[in-house]
Amino acid sequence: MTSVHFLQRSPSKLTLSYAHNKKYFSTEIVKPLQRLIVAMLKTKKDQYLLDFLKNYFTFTLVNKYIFVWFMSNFLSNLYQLKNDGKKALAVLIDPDQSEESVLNIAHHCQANSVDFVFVGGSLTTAGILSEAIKNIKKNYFGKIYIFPGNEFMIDNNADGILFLSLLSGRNPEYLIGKQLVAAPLLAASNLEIIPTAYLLIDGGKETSVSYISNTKPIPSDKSDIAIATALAGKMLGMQCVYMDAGSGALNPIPEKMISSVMKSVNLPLIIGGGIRNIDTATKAFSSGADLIVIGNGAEDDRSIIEQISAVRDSFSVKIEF
Ligand code: 1GP
Repeated sequence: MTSVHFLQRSPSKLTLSYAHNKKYFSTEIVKPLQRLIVAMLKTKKDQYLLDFLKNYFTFTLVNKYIFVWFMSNFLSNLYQLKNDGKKALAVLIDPDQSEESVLNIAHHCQANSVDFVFVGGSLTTAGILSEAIKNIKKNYFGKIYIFPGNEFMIDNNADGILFLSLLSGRNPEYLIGKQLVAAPLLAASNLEIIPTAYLLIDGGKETSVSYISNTKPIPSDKSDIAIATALAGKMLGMQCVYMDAGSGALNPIPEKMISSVMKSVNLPLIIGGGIRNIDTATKAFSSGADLIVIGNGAEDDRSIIEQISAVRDSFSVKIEF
């Protein structure tokens, strides 16, 4: 049982205090909502405002910690789905393909209620990225997140960015170098930043990420290494884990590795690379993926989006007695 209690106002910040299971907590309210609240304070009584706030927060109990998220936040959406026993699907759109193809894939994403569109690639430039996001928005009305291949892939027209650190590799440029170049630009942007532990897993062939980052993927039979790497990411404060066999992988990430990471690391788990049919999508979801990402499969055959959306929905069916 959660109830919002009161707002404390100080010159520089607003703090929301609330109760959950008879314990009291407080959290600072982020700037965009602050502006909204100030506008509301001018017109409404505080009680109305508190009721309004309840609709904007979601309170999630994970282990002993309470997470407070805004409803529209990427991670809150994933936690909410996880709590409800649901799964999510993202389609990765490569901005380098033709405008017609980008528009068409975006249309299919909208038609099948794809949860998120990821946009990015290893070699994309800022101009091409920007153009692709504009085109995606013409046909897709959900959230668009940048999946960056380099520090130049920042565009305010997206909703957010996966702030990746390639933890499976030992190349400092992809662990922290590119991130620090991007950080001041991101701080000045409106993008939602999602701190993500990014693990490349061997998918049976050398991928663009592996080649360009000059890093080796984690062997697909070494679940213990994947667990240790994801745990280290969690301890460093990263808020979700993306295990990727790489674009166009021959073999998707094995179920055993997905399930062992899911059991050992209590964070939202994103799985991608080589998922291109109902069978591989079902296996990834069943073994513990919260969100799966499809790229090449959707590029080659649009009907894959519909088929895998149906797989996602099949995990959401609740039997009522
Ligand atoms: C790659 O996980 C994505 O980063 C998608 O991979 O293109 O193989 O679906 P595919």
